[in-house]
Amino acid sequence: MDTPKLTLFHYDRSTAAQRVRLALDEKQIAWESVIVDTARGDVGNLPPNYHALNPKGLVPTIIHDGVAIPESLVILEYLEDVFPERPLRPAAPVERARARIWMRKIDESVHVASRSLGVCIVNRHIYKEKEKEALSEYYATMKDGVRKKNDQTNIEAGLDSPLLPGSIATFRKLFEEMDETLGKTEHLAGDGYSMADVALVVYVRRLESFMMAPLWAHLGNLDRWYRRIAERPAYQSAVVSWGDVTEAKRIQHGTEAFPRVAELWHAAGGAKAAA
Ligand SMILES: N[C@@H](CCC(=O)N[C@@H](CS)C(=O)NCC(=O)O)C(=O)O
Repeated sequence: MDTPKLTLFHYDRSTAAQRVRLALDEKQIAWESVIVDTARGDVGNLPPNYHALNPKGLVPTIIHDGVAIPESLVILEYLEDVFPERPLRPAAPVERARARIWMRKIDESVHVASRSLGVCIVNRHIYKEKEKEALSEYYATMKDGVRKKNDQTNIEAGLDSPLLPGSIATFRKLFEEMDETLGKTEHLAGDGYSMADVALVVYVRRLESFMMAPLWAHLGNLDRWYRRIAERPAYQSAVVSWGDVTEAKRIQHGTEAFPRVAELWHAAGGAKAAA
């Protein structure tokens, strides 16, 4: 029997797409690529029927066996169910539970915090270069009301956004918790590499792309874990080799933002973090 082919709608630097590509490549599942890159406000890059596949109009989406599945964390679970070979879901129930607890943080707070950081530091500069009409069309197409409202606040206020301190506190708390766990086990759910590592490693790369790495240089367990994963062939093929068309802007605006980001990171030490 022929294995039905799997198509992935994605773009290079999307963290949600990176984790799905990483799972696919770790599990050695063949897939076909369709690029849907709206993240610079180019709504014209959205295929006409895309919202039928992904109600939020975001990436990633997979199509497998004729069915569209959105949401990166749902896709990771689906891949385990359909392709159990080379498992990324831990076998032991307690490690499975731990993996899911790590992954829940993404939908509870981490992904929204990452979007806020991205817009405050880089995307607002990219959006300012766009025609007003194109940008209004982009926001008219955006189905997620919270995302739209947060973007508007973050574009307007930039590094003074009221959402920035909480977003930075979320990452500080996350990275400190990861470091503590990684001092006890090799990986997040236990000693084995799992879907929790696949799901979260992309945010270390994302914050590094904003030139923020000096902030967690002292978190040695986190740093060693990140370097070990970065050496994996699947990480190279699924994350590194796809690159990032906005890399130069991330370096430029991340460097400019660093003093403010560092100030908020250090202030978050005393405050109760948002995640
Ligand atoms: N919860 C969703 C989040 C998806 C998401 O935020 N996708 C972003 C990239 S990481 C996107 O499609 N951005 C397009 C845009 O900003 O226009 C998932 O995990 O799949």
